[in-house]
Amino acid sequence: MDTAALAQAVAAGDRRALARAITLAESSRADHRARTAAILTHLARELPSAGRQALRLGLSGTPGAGKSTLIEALGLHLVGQGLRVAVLAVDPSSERSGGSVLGDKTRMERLSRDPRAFIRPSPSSARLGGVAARTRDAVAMCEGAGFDVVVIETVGVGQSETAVADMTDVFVLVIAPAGGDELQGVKRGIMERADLVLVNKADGALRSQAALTRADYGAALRLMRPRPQDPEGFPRALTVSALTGEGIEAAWQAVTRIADWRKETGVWARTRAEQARAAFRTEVMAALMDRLSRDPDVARRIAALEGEVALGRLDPAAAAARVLGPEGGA
Ligand SMILES: Nc1nc2c(ncn2[C@@H]2O[C@H](COP(=O)(O)OP(=O)(O)OP(=O)(O)O)[C@@H](O)[C@H]2O)c(=O)[nH]1
Ligand SMILES: [Mg+2]
Repeated sequence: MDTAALAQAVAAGDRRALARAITLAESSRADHRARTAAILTHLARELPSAGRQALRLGLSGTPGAGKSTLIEALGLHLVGQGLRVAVLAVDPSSERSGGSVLGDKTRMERLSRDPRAFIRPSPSSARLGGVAARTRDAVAMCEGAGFDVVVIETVGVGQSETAVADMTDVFVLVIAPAGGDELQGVKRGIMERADLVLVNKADGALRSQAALTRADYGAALRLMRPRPQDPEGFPRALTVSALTGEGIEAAWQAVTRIADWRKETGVWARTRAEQARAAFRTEVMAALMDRLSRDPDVARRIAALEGEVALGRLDPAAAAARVLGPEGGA
């Protein structure tokens, strides 16, 4: 299939075409990169008017908190309302190991069988710009394919949660009930990014513990500095059970409350514009780095300087200046 036909098929909502386009976006081959750029350009031109943008929903949280199970439950709820739902996963470990795909598709078996859903496990390797940048492409493709909601799951380790918060409209932190009053190792930085905290597994023997954990998080959220991007009463903590479905509808209502409020107040458009600008700068830097290191001499020099920097013998800024030469002439 040629690129124009593939782009048209993606724009028409064809899931197989979408899967192929995302595969192209994850490839490091120069011709694939060119085709990816052409598809994204086509989709951007056809992009539905602002009011019809997809809701980009980020979901992060401690390992095993039940993110995938929760996405399946929420996804089934949404497709039941006639919405089309895409799910993407970001696995930060894959950036290093080049392997490791979580069993996301098997975790979301029922959802993956629904014709209104599209599920894409983590990319197994990253080309230029890293996993986050390629996920951003995949999000744009899902949006261009007309999905109403694009969910991005990431495990709450490393930089991936910040990266996901930076590319979504609403960011949700999922945690499991904890013993005692410790905030179970959730970093403050990511708490500050959360629009909503969902304490999952509020069922069976864990139900009362979940209520206590929710109260702890609710108190912690109220202590935080108010943010201009939140409607009254947010961020807040809720209990849910991905297993029984209890609280899922309320959680979705909270998400749409935040999204609607942000649209009405202009926060949504402003955030999207900022995100696009930042992504553009990241791409320029990644492309610049790529272009530099394609020259074998420069690549060797970068590798040598990297060694010096790692040993603490050279300051990173000074080393960078040596790669790029004095300002005004390389
Ligand atoms: N009791 C109970 N168990 C749940 C619930 N949601 C998920 N689980 C269980 O928790 C375990 C982890 O669920 P996942 O959905 O894979 O969790 P995850 O956060 O996606 O895990 P990672 O992606 O590996 O970090 C599984 O054994 C689920 O069956 C829930 O609402 N209640
Ligand atoms: Mg998972």
